[in-house]
Amino acid sequence: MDSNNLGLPVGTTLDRFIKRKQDDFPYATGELSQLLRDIALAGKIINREISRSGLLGIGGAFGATNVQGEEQQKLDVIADIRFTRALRNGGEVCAIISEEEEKIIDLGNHSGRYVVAMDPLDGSSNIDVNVSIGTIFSVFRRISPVGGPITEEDVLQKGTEQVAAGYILYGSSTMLVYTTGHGVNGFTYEPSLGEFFLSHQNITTPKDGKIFSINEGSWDLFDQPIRDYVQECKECQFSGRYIGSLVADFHRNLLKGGIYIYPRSTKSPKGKLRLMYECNALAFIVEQAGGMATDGHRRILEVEPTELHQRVPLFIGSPKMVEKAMEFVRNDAISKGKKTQMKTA
Ligand code: P6P
Repeated sequence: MDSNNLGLPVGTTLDRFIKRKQDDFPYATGELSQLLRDIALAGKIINREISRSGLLGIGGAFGATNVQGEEQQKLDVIADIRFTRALRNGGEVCAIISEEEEKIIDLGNHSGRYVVAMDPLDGSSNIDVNVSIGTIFSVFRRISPVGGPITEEDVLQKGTEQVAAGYILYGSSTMLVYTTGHGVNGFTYEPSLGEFFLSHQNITTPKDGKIFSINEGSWDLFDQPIRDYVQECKECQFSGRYIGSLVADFHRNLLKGGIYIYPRSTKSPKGKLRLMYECNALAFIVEQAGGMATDGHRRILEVEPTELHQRVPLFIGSPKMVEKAMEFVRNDAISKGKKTQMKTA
């Protein structure tokens, strides 16, 4: 670099990075690369709409609820339409499952070799108050024969079967972070050029951390081991950080170290977050970055899906913190087991 900083390199674009990585796979046919480009394109469009939602009158509630019974925001619906259209037009994806759609969406691309599970806009209740929100996506190879009808087996696959996963964080800057199973890389969007540029290469998460993310407003609904673990975090003077947008909380903890917990509770006996289009993707990413993701007992990626919108508890982040939280859950189960034995003895 010369002393006047003239001619600074602009860096590696997402397209060039994907092409370079594709060249690393001799049998890659470019279809997955094209799929990732399609997702990035939809992300650019959504980014533009989010950043101007207050001006375009597309903030606020849509006036309907989704299959989860959650009030849809206008941008939830817009994001669902944008991603579905981009993936349909790209041709590589034959089917989608989405937080915003009750059933499997058959895109009509029966020659498509991939299926996508997505949360088009997670944390959308934060849109109107200008808090970061995100898109989460998982990519699987279809199981049914190419050219034939889509089956539920195509979309209900374990997290270990993902071929790619990522998120787009619409925050102070807009970032796309993804993995294809060979590490995690982050790209920052430059709106003036309309390009994502490589900004966070080979992301690895700290093995331990001092940040815990959980909604303490649900304290009375938590099981005792969760309360005990949170209490220990406080006694260690860890920082509580929870902004109600999973992607934003996850991304901060990924880079700085920390744990995000959405546990089961008396109100949400299976937790709130969805396996197929929230937890699996982030679990794949965090494991690729050296972190850990469980439901409190086992790897998220090993959870066998039984329904499209299945919920699971989520403990995700720095491995030492996740292991510690699981130790509290395990010890509680052991002590309960011993008490039961004593009662029946
Ligand atoms: P609660 C947003 O609805 C979301 O799915 C995540 O983005 C977020 O972390 C969580 O739910 C917030 O849920 O129950 O704490 O408001």
